Amino acid sequence: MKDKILVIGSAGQIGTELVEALRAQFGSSQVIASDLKAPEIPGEGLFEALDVTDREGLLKIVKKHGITQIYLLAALLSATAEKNPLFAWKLNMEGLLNVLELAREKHLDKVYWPSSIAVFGPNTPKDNTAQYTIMEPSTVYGISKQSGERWCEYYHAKYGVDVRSLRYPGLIGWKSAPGGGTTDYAVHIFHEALKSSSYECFLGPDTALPMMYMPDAIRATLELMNAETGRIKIRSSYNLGGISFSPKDLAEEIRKKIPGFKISYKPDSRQQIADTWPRSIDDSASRLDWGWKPLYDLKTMTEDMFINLKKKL
Ligand code: VAH
Repeated sequence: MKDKILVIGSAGQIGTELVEALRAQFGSSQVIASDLKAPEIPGEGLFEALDVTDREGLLKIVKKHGITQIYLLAALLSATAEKNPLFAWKLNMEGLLNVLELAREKHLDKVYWPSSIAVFGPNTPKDNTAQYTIMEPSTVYGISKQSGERWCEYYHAKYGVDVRSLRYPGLIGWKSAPGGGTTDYAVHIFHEALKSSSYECFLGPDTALPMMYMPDAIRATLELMNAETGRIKIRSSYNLGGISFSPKDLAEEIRKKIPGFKISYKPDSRQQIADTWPRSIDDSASRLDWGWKPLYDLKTMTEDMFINLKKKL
């Protein structure tokens, strides 16, 4: 049977780009976008309004379209989740369990669910953080991602569900607006650099974090999902590394494109979140098991961001 994909959370930072990439791979009519409400400007493909915590509503859409794979991206990110902890837990966990249950009941062949470097906490070694190491997340978002990883591993081991996952670093893209993430300073800064050649950063200058340019993250997702099942040895979630940089590093790279760009620093509550996360990630398991290799570095990401944002804005 031909693959039919449902992307849940299609209006988000990753969802926006993943729908496009999946439609390029499977054909537009094979990919259904879904989110809480329909986009103002209807996209080129099919859309279904869906609250992923509504299990009956989800089953109805899966049956209506004959869905074979679900990419579940709907979640509250780190900073937003801290403002609404119990709702964040409900959305992040009930959403995942509803999808895993559908897969257990054989309504689906494959599931993608994103984890995050937010599963690591203040006691985790911060440099070149290993695939297996201390994981004591201190944010609701990180706790939900760590629990989600355990559930994915459980549903694979106990019911044979083909669920696959990546621990995304901070993602930077130009196609969608900055979201409620702690790493989203690295998206917002480009918009402000173009608008006013200055930016007030909510993290301190030396806050190095694991980051990745969105084209690399989308390619990693598709490469993981397209890999032969036998190559996927880790069913919790794979570490995924790209670039590691601080706001100061990024500002210096931006200044090569916008001379005179000024940055000031006013750390807020998101600094406490960032301080619990690694500075860089060891993704050797992804490289070994399914051939992962990032293509963008800080220089080429910055160049590509400006080329595309200038066209868009
Ligand atoms: C966040 N962008 O900041 C997300 C990401 C590693 C961070 O998961 O919450």
